[in-house]
Amino acid sequence: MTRSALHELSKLLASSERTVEGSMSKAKPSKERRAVQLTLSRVTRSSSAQARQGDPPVPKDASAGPQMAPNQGAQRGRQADSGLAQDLSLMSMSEQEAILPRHRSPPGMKSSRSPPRLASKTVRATVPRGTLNSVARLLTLGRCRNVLVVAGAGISTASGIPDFRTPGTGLYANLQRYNTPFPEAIFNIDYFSNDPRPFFSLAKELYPGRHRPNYVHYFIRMLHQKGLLLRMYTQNIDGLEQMCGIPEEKLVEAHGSFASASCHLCYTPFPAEEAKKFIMTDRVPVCTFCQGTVKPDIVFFGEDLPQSYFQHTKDFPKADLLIIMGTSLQIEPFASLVNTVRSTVPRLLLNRDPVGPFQRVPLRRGDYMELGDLLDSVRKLAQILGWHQDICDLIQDEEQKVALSLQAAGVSLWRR
Ligand code: CNA
Repeated sequence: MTRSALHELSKLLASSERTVEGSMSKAKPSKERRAVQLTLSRVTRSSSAQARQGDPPVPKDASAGPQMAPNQGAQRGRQADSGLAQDLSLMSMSEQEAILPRHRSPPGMKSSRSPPRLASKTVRATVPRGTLNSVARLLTLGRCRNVLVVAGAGISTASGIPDFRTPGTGLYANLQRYNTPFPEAIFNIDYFSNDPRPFFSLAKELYPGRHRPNYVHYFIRMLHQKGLLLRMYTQNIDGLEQMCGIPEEKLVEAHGSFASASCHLCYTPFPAEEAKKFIMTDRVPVCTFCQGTVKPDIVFFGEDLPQSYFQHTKDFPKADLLIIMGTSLQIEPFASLVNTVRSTVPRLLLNRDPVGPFQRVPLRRGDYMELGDLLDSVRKLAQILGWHQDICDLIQDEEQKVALSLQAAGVSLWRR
């Protein structure tokens, strides 16, 4: 078959897939729409013990082979069609890879100087097929222009902030000094009401100003600068996303931040800077209205998530690529967000270990997973995309600005 015939066939299959999906979503409420409806009621933060919406249960024994229910035939057929469409489009991509700027070939990748005109089988063998290459290709070819990033504590470990659950270094493993009866108590609103000191001593470590954003944060900013970032949803409370220059309207801080503070009983606002001064000097800020303890507006277990979180009902159906980074996906309702993109949308997990729906075997079609150190994976992806040098320049510029402003304020760098 000629290349143009392949291209036509690929286009035909892709358009028939779109038609089938369009009519299906009208026929019955989709899984993601049900998830959205569920989350529209009052939404509080909770741990993973609560029921998960989203992905169906996965057969444990993958070696037993696929087990198809009688009514699954049509669905499988549709998947096979779109898989074929994907494969066909991959073949035609070998030429398009040559469009990538030559000087930007990542280390270890073949130069695209002379694009091979080969039969399809050979082409498949020469196109790099790794996870990051596949996702980079989607971005480079302009197939993904509405990228959602979902992130957790793992993106900030390279900035020196421990995550929760990593054995040995995670906060939960080192909570003895806070004297909490169980690890989650530190973010439990009733426990805080009774004794705010453990949370305040943790807050002293996390308050913005002590840590700097790292390469991973700047990669996300680069997604924004390239016009690709639809929104970033973060569980982090360290403020490093804003510090690296991701604009406020592109960011949802789902578990709150230190940027504002209020009474934990009557919610009367309290000046955030004043609350910080109290907490940094081991004093307890008290509400001027009801004498309740004031806390930074970090969302505790059992508290409502901020209004901005509800943008997910519009964002997730719109996304065409989801990147999940450095999270154990253990905290609801945030964790279930990853199941609310359309079923055909590629999802990339960058993490040390498989989490959430990426624990299923085999992975869902369109799911990609790169395990290992996040910084390494993100750097590799940036190199493949040809963004690495731009990110390094950006970091250098930003660090220089910070150094200059500190100098102007009379603070020497080594005291930071
Ligand atoms: P978590 O449960 O601790 O999970 C972190 C995940 O990241 C784990 O799967 C780790 O394996 C992975 N990870 C950690 N470091 C790396 C690395 N260098 N490379 C690759 N993977 C890595 O944390 P979650 O974010 O899932 O939990 C949500 C909580 C954590 C939120 O409510 C936050 O408020 C809270 N938290 C935030 C911060 C912060 O703001 N920096 C720090 C600690 C905890």
